[in-house]
Amino acid sequence: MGVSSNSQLSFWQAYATEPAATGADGGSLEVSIDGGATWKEITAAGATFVTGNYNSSVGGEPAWQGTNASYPQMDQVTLNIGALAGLSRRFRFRFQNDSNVGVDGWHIDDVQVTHVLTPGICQPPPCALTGGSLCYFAVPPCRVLDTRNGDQGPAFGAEDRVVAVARKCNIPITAKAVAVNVTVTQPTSQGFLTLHADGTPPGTSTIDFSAGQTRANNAVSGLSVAGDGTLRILANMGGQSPSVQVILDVSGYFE
Ligand SMILES: [Ca+2]
Repeated sequence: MGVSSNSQLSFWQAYATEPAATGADGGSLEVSIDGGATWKEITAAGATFVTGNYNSSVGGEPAWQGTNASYPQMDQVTLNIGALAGLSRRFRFRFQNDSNVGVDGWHIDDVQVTHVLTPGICQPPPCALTGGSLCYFAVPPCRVLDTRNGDQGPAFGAEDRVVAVARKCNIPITAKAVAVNVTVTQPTSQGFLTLHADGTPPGTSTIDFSAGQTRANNAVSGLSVAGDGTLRILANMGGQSPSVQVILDVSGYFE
């Protein structure tokens, strides 16, 4: 999995092993950062305990041994694993034992890792944006605006409207741009829409339409440099009191 600098790993465990005074039995948590080729005990690799630290060692590794505090109930273990940040991290629970005196063993449940990285495709930023490379993350197609709905209207007149995109449809507030499909319907006159991030709109059209026409087009639009997850839709139309219904679906974002 992809681990971030904010990731924590936690799990619940109950164990009863041959005790420390005589035994060579116990369990440790290990990590591989090279796809499983080599493994390290997790604190040796840089992780730190928040709760549930090891209480002994087995076979040269720090380990849990004897019985946990709540045995036979489980206790939770939590570690900060930000030091292991990167892709393709693997974790394993390693139990070492000798050939005599066996007890109950080791029970593990509810293994969780927080703040994992989502696989994405990194590429140069869309031409509408400047700056370093961004990564593209696909999301299931999802509607963020439909002005035909009473609570998302009214229909556009000739205007440059701010539309909130982030925090809907799996688009995070940290997104820099979005991939969208924009649809126009019921225009009262000919015109065009321009999707853009901020300020003065570029002199280009995202979608053109004539009166009464329903059309759709794909586009990538930057989001506001204010970081509030909004874009703007400029409706440029002729006629008297023009209007057009606008539908916006997202299919991905750049971050
Ligand atoms: Ca033993």
